[in-house]
Amino acid sequence: MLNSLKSLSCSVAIRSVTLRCPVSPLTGFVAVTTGVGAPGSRVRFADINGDGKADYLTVDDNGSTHAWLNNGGDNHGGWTDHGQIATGAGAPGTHVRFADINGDDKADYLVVDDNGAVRAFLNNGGDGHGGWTDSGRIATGNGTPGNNVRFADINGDGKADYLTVDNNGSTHAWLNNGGDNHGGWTDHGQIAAGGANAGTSVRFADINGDGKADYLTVDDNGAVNARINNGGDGHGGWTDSGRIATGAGAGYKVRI
Ligand SMILES: [Ca+2]
Ligand SMILES: [Ca+2]
Ligand SMILES: [Ca+2]
Repeated sequence: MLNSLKSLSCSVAIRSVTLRCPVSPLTGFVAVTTGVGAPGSRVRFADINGDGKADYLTVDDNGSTHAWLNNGGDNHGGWTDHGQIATGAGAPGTHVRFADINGDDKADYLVVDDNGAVRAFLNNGGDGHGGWTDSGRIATGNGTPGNNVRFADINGDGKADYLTVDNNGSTHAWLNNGGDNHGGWTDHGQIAAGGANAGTSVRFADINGDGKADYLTVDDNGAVNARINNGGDGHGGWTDSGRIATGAGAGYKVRI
């Protein structure tokens, strides 16, 4: 739990420190520094090189992605500029997600269409470092809008599962057996009932380090509440951990 809380606060601290960094001429950073626009929305965290530490990514409007590898973060080993790791796949950056689909610990490049269909490019190291393997369409979607689709490892087998989160926060999971044409998906049913929190406040991340993603809600003030994953509804339920972070800024800016 301690390590998990550390990593949670770390990702918040990383972001705030990065705002002060004069890492020009990258437009994402410059605009954040000057406070113009909302380029913070382009920032993602995902483990690109499979060392267990989430790396700092910026995704441009055209889906091209730049990575800074996490050596511990500012004042703790810093970051290594890894350059552009992906040129994009013809989809807008808002459709791009990063999640480990094939269970090799490296986050893969996903494009989620408006209808929830997903294309995957498996991470062999990224541009200049081994490239990507086009895995084609790995999920057809079920009609749930792409904005409501999330990826997180619910059952702890190392592969990110396909989740849909309704507007009230209720969540349905399809377990990843390899994806379309590679083992398919298993409908796991509704794994979490909705509640007082809007679906847009729901996040999934492994808070207690057992390999299973937990159900988090981020309040408008950035405070984070957790339900620990014991298997989810019908499979062991959840343990309410209450508030695990008091927050350090607006909730919509929080990345977990
Ligand atoms: Ca890493
Ligand atoms: Ca992977
Ligand atoms: Ca899984």
